[in-house]
Amino acid sequence: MSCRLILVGGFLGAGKTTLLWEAAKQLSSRGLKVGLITNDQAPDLVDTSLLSRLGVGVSEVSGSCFCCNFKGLLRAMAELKENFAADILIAEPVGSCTDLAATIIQPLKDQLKGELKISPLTVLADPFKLTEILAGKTAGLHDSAAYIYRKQLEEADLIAISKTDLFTMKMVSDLVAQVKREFPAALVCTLSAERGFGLDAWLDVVTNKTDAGNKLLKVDYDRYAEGEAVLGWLNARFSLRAPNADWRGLATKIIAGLQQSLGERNAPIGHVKLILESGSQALFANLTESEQEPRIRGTVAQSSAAAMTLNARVQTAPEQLQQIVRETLANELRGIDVTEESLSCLQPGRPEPTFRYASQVA
Ligand SMILES: Nc1nc2c(ncn2[C@@H]2O[C@H](COP(=O)(O)OP(=O)(O)OP(=O)(O)O)[C@@H](O)[C@H]2O)c(=O)[nH]1
Ligand SMILES: [Mg+2]
Repeated sequence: MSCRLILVGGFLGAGKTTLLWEAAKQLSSRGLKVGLITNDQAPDLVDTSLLSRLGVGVSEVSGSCFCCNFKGLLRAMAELKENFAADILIAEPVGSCTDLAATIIQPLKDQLKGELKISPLTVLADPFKLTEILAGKTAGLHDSAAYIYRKQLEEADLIAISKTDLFTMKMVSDLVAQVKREFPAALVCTLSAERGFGLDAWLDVVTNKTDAGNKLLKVDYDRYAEGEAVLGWLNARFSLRAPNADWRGLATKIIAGLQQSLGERNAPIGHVKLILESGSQALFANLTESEQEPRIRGTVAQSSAAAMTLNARVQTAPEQLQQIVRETLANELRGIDVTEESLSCLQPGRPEPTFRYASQVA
């Protein structure tokens, strides 16, 4: 039976994983078998831990983006089909990735003819950053990172303005009009995945249409590489022990401490996120530049042990990011027994796609 792939791209922190979570819940309740694919430059991914709590199949492609590890993407798709009988796959590429129509969608069309339906490429856009980018600004990003943001919008088959609950209806409708003017060939929709606004309309498009990867871009790979390389990328996992610890209070202190230290060093935040798990409970904390305030969700009861996964994408050198994270944890977790189980900190390398198709596959 043929399977469907929905790709949800968009810049760091745009709300992709939140949308995957809500979409998977909704589709599962309709009786569909959903498989989710996460992607990152390194292992120990918060998104994978979070989505795994849904009870649907989740496969992680880590170590490089989908376009540079096309075989990894194919393996993940095959695994979800075989092990979970998934008939609908939703994949989230790395937030700093672009050129997906040429490097993922055309190769998939070519190599999996008849086996796979591909939905219109969705690019999620945070309304604050989108407003700035459309005004010709850089949304607090390095010039070359803003270039990636713009390329993501240019190649979208469907631009989905996310987090609309943070804007007034008038602001949303003005933004929609502006996006339609600038990107007349793209479908445009609005979403608040958290509140469920616009979810059914988006699902209607991506579960029915198969018009994907219509826009092949000219991409300056030097600029693209620079836009990724300005980011420090840290993934780490820690074991925490303390008698009767208040985990929510600690997660709040860690995320606030990171926000303060990064602010003091003028290091713009792409996305800092953590998941803290104890037994069957979990809580999540996120920090994005546009939201200003950290967001903490979920609960973990007082207990003596927890596991924490932390991912940070910040415009700073990786060595500095690593130092800030270690110092902040040392400051905020006094009295807690902390074991660093793993830590990788890197600067993303130049994107070298496995395939890059210059023309559209029918
Ligand atoms: N207000 C509001 N916040 C949202 C919504 N969707 C996501 N967020 C918040 O935006 C932040 C980032 O969400 P994610 O879903 O992790 O974003 P992402 O695009 O997957 O991030 P990366 O994987 O790091 O690129 C989190 O704090 C979410 O709670 C929404 O509909 N409304
Ligand atoms: Mg994500």
